[in-house]
Amino acid sequence: MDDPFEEARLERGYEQIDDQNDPVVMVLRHKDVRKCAHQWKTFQSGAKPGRIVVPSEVNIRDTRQIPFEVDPPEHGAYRALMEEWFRRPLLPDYEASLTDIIDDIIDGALQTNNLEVVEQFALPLQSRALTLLLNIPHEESEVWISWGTHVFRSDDTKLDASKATILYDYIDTQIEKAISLPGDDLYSKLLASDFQDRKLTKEEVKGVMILTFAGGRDTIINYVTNTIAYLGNHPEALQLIKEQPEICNRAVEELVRYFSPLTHMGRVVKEDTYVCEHAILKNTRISLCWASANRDASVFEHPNEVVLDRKVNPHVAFGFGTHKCLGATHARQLMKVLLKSLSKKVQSIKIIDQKENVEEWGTINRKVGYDALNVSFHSN
Ligand code: EMZ
Repeated sequence: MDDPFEEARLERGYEQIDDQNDPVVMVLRHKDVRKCAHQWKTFQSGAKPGRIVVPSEVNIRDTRQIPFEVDPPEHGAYRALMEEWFRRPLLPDYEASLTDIIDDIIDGALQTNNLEVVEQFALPLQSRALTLLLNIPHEESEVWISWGTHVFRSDDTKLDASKATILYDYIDTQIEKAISLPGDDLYSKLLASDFQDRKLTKEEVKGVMILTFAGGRDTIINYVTNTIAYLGNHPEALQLIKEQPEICNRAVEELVRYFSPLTHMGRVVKEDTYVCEHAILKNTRISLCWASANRDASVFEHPNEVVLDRKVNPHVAFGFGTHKCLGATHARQLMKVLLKSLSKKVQSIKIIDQKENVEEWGTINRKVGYDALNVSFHSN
């Protein structure tokens, strides 16, 4: 996977793009991305709901995603309510259940000689794993699988309001169910939470749940699909993990750096300022380009190579600073179990056919994953 940002990163450090007539200055260097992520007073997340996402979602939702679209200090107060729950993936039972889910999907994949990875492997894997994070019955994932890979986008449109409505209505229904019959699931846990001497409102719970469904969906799907493609093209990598399973944790970090499943995330500028000596006006947007920062040669030796056991790896694939990904513990466990199970069960992966998913950012095209990837798994 190329690094399409290299030239702009070296020359200027930023790239200007338009997004639905609301321009964005993409910040490209590792140092600047981290610096701007720290400066939350100048570069804010608590703007109009949907505006920090690029492409902007202001036209398809009003609900604020929490804690992602909130600034400190409220951000920290919301996050504190959720931290413990989102660390559950570290519990041994969680890992065991995740292993069962992933082993089962790999066993199924080994039964067919033409597997379409996005729809038949990555999407079910992401959705079934999400039942663990929400702590709800496994069968519920069938509903989410039926929504397809992105909850806000469809094949022909980048922003699909009618599709988004399916998710919002679904979450509203689940919240009502949890109110009438509380259980041990995330909805019930949030509804029972105390926030600044009151209970969270339904709208706040909805905001957390939308983020939980949307934020870790196409990102995980891209990670999983890219991993299968990578191992198919690099049998020696699969071999290395088989021989040295202890490198799995490093391999996860390296692959997520290299793939950077989320290209960037925006911020709204609170006061006139400069980035890379470029004037940025109040109330315009910048984006923190994780994908570019993760290929910055001033930080990563051989940035365009996958070094599976890379020792020093300060990547920003899960974001940086106060807003770093709350779902990262879950995602990392999923990625680790996937590598372990593949290395145990699969000998080789043959790529049959592929259709790349290429994002367009102004004049820059970035491959982020696949729209379709047909492969066959072989156990010997
Ligand atoms: C938002 C975003 C969060 C957004 C960490 O990323 O993910 C995107 O896929 C969604 O469209 O609404 O949740």
